[in-house]
Amino acid sequence: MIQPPEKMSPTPPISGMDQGEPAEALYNVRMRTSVNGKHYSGGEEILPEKDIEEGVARLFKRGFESPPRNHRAEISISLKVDGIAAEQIRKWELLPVRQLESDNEETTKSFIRSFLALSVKEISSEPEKSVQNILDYMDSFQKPWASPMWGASLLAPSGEIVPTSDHGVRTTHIGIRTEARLDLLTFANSSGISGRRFPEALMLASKVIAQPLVHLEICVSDDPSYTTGYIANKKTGYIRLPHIKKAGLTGGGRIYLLHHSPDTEELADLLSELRGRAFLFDKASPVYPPQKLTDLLFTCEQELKCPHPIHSSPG
Ligand code: PML
Ligand code: MG
Repeated sequence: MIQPPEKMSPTPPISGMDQGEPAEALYNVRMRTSVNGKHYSGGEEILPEKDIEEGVARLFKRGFESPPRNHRAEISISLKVDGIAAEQIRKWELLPVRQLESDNEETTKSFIRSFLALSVKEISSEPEKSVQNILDYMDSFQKPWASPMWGASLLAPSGEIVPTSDHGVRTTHIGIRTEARLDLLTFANSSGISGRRFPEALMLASKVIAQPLVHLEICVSDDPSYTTGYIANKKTGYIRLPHIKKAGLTGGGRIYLLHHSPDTEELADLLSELRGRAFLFDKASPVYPPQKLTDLLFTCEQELKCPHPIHSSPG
């Protein structure tokens, strides 16, 4: 039985891969909806055989209902079901969740700058320059004329782009057990967090951060009405950042800041893990209450000094 967050120890659990493999066969069910050939929405689940039909129906409904009714004639929905070999599945733990208390963009920007200054010095020989390059890159994808990113951009420790495809890197093949999802939703609700974006983003970030080559992830939603983003890192967990952008901006994107500039083989391995390896989460993680900027930075500084990351290598 999972304890409610307030009863949990203030230190996030050190987690790693559970070497045991799920006994039953599992299936990755993915949905993509486009309107007039343009991507509109997507979703995925990892399910046992008995739940596939229900999952397909749920994802179909979500895709079908996402565009406005007057676009129904131009809608195209694809649903794909892939079996996953048991030895291909990584059972993993979600990152613990922290939250910045902020009611304006300035506070959030200031936190991001200070957090990056602390965290980037672990990987960059010119941390100030790297931080500025990362912030400039974040600004560039929030410009009103920025073309929407389909996936994430990879940045080297210097903050320079590591070229991949034009549309960025898509991280897929992520699922959570029903009981863990319900526990997570309970924790989220008790912290005033609702909707499906948070659990989905937490799962995605937990898979991304499990990659040894990824130092941290920053996310700004491209939904003009969703102004909460996050920074995730192995040591500090998933940090929710309200007011990461002004409401109404259509720009958004994800940055995966790499631990070092990868060679061709390392890059290919990373992309294949992110795109193809199935990650299944079977336990909810704690959601800590919001902290003021200076308190949260202090917490992060302590955790960044700690030699052990939250996740060990997926091997
Ligand atoms: C997106 O799906 O557009 C990004 C969602 C970010 C979620 C941040 C949060 O609520 O924790
Ligand atoms: Mg989106």
